[in-house]
Amino acid sequence: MTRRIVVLTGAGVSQESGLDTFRDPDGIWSKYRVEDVATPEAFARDPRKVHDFYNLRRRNLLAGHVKPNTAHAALAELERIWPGEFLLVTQNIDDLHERAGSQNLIHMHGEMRKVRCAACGAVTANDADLSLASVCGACTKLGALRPHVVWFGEMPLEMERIGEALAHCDLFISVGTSGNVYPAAGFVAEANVAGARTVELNLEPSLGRSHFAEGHYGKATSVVPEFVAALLAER
Ligand code: BJW
Repeated sequence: MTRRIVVLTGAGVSQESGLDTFRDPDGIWSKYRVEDVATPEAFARDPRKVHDFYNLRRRNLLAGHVKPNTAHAALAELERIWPGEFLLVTQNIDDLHERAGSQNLIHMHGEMRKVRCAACGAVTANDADLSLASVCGACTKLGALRPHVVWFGEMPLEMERIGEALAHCDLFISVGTSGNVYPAAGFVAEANVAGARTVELNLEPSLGRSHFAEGHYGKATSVVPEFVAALLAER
């Protein structure tokens, strides 16, 4: 019997909310080079360029037209109704899962609406553009603030808690992720070791398709609510 669920989401879950994915033909990596905006070396070399990249994305996230969709809503509803344990792990740095009502949620690649101070380590809420003139609200240091996101070569957040949940889950569901980026791409293997049922919900089969026992393909706003409804009906 299924008791403990872990869900992993990626950019595909937010695509129909108006946020670009990364590796689709018109995605973020078709307009920017990873090595210019998503590594610690890029930030050290040209912090202004990296700030501009995240300022633009933050402004877009806060624009009125970006709202959670029925996939975010279905996952929040599943968590609300599910009598067993439920953990949602997202690679996304948007806050659409929170806005839909998800509670037990880990942002393993950080959060766009937070900043981190490289000097004192404080993580604080921030909706304003960042620049070299930004000042840390905690230690007042000038120019030490960076986006609270995980770049390539940096350790994703809360890995211990995620590993613990995967080691004990009965059902692992991966939604809207291409399976390109580790360690998230390896979660299905950890769930398989735990003996979990593994399900992929995606627009098309991901790189890791062969590791999943089941796959359902189509837009997240269709396949996620359908899968959640079927899961609740099975109980
Ligand atoms: C839809 C849809 C719709 C579209 N409905 N679906 C060589 C081999 C193996 C690993 C490595 C290697 N060299 C380096 C590594 C490690 C590296 C890595 O994985 N690199 C690979 C690219 C090879 N990983 C790291 O560095 C990570 N850290 C790490 O490993 O630490 C360990 C360590 C050890 C010791 C010392 C130090 C560290 C960190 C990874 C950080 C990722 N950061 C980014 C950017 C920051 C956040 C941001 O700006 O937003 O995170 S990259 C980007 O990719 C972002 C995403 O979260 C992440 C995943 O992307 P996602 O979500 O899969 O998006 P897409 O676009 O790829 O896919 C979208 C999917 O949705 C597609 O399948 C579509 O079909 C689908 N879709 N519309 C449903 N409507």
